[in-house]
Amino acid sequence: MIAITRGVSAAIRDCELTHLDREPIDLERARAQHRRYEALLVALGCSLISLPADDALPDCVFVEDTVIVLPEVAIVTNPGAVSRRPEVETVAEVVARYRPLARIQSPGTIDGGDVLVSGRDIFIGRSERTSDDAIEQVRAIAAPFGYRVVPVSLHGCLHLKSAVTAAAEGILLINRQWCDTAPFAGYELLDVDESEPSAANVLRVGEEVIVATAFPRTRARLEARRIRVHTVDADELAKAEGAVTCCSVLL
Ligand code: CIR
Repeated sequence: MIAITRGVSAAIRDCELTHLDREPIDLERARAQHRRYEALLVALGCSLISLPADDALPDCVFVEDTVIVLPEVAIVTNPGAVSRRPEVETVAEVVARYRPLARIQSPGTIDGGDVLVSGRDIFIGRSERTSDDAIEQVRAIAAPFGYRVVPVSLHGCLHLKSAVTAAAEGILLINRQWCDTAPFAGYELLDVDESEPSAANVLRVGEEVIVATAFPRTRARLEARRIRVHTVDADELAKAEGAVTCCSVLL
């Protein structure tokens, strides 16, 4: 597996924020945590392609939002936040070595954080960043390969993957307060601990799962379900509304 990451911009303090108040971000601490995240990906067997940060792009560390990778094709996004649109080309150039590219066209907008791929199901959050137009574009690109595209309504979170991610084959970790559950019929739903609403964002790497250390109770729930868990400190980039899936593209 290849993991693409990108460094933390010196301008991270000017990041986009939707549901959080702005608070100071310690750049060196954010970078140190990010390096440990990269090291964990390597320890879990990934070949790392670590791209340099662009200090003109505050949110460039959150590479997940720039591309949707399927085995057959990679879909370059058109991010919902205008400030983030210049991030995509750098990542697209790398992904183009491994996949044919398709592109979401304006006026459609979509962030990769709104897209959860599970087998032949592509769940897409209808968020402030992701429009129905873009969801239809993804459908047109992916349907010929046999994918089912399922829109999901969100309630009060940034992205679909703030509310739900895949923890294992057929098992989704979810905060039901933040998204509809009906689209996930047929999946086993594992609830986050109610004291940890942001804990649903975990990163599955093969048969292992990366969880932020801030969520010990949800971690215990995963372990009780016999899912192998690794933890990273991610609280500095959490102030920029980022979580563990946001900081990598796996292919
Ligand atoms: C943003 O608001 O776009 C960034 N500050 C955070 C993006 C987090 N990305 C993700 O959840 N996929």
